[in-house]
Amino acid sequence: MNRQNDQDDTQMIEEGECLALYRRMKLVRSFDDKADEIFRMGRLAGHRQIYAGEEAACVGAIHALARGDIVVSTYHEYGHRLARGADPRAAMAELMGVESELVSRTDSAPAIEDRTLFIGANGASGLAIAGGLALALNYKSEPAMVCCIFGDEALAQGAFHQALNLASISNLPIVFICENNFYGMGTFIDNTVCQEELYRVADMYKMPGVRVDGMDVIAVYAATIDTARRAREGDGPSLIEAVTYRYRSSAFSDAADYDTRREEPIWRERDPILNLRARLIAENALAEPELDRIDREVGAAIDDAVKFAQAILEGSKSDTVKN
Ligand SMILES: Cc1ncc(C[n+]2csc(CCOP(=O)(O)OP(=O)(O)O)c2C)c(N)n1
Repeated sequence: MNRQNDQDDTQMIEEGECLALYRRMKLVRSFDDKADEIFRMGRLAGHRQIYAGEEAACVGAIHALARGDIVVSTYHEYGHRLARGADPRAAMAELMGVESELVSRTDSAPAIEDRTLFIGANGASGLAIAGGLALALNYKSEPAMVCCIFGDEALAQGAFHQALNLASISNLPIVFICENNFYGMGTFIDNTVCQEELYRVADMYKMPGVRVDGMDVIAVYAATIDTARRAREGDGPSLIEAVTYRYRSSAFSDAADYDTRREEPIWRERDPILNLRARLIAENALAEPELDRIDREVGAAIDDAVKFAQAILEGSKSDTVKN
């Protein structure tokens, strides 16, 4: 049942949902751009991962989930976290290393910091954690499923193969979402993974594999709806390969000297946010001023998140001086 997903999905989604997808992708991008800016200013310590370009993959997949479903992220967790509905204030405070009292909530209410709905920043172990969680859901006969998101280089990691094997043999309620952007850390995928059509790996583990346009949020959503339903109904795991592109290297620590980026302009033309925007305008679903308003609101929310984290940071410094 492995296939490339080329069905026309535009009919299946309502206007309000398109708006929500647009807003969420814009939030993920703006957060990432702002994090870049403050990292370059030296206000973020340590490692920083980059996500811009891949928003359709996580936003489309996560939009297809139900409230109780669990998202497990490996890398680039801030994109995934915001796609799951985290409050940008809480996310920015955490990224800036600031402790905040803020409990992050999804739009539709559940708190995600309770660690039941979003589990992030796990690297390869995320795949094993996702397998274990799906096993627990099965054991307790809970009606939820797990959505595990990872990059293409995960296919060179043992944890990926162990997780798919466990999921298949135990018929687990899990959807594996591979964001295939053709690059890992320091290298092209061709140098590390022997199968370039990653969805075909599903065959080996006797589960459905689907390749979908990861720059098209609605296509990713449609593919995930199908596979998530399958998982929840007890029909087992699936692998979705979302073909996408990251505009910069995997992280600031990646020198990317292997990377000529000759193909970047072609992918920029397929930008998931600009394309959804153009599509909504062309289909008269939303007018440009309304989309501009969303852009401004998202920009303001991100600025507010930085101010929020900065205020706590300055407060804690003055406390240190006082003490
Ligand atoms: C899930 C997982 N993937 C990959 C690695 C090894 N690794 C650490 S950072 C890095 C770069 C990430 O590459 P990729 O998984 O393709 O994600 P991308 O940054 O391209 O989205 C790699 C390969 C790992 N430890 N765990």
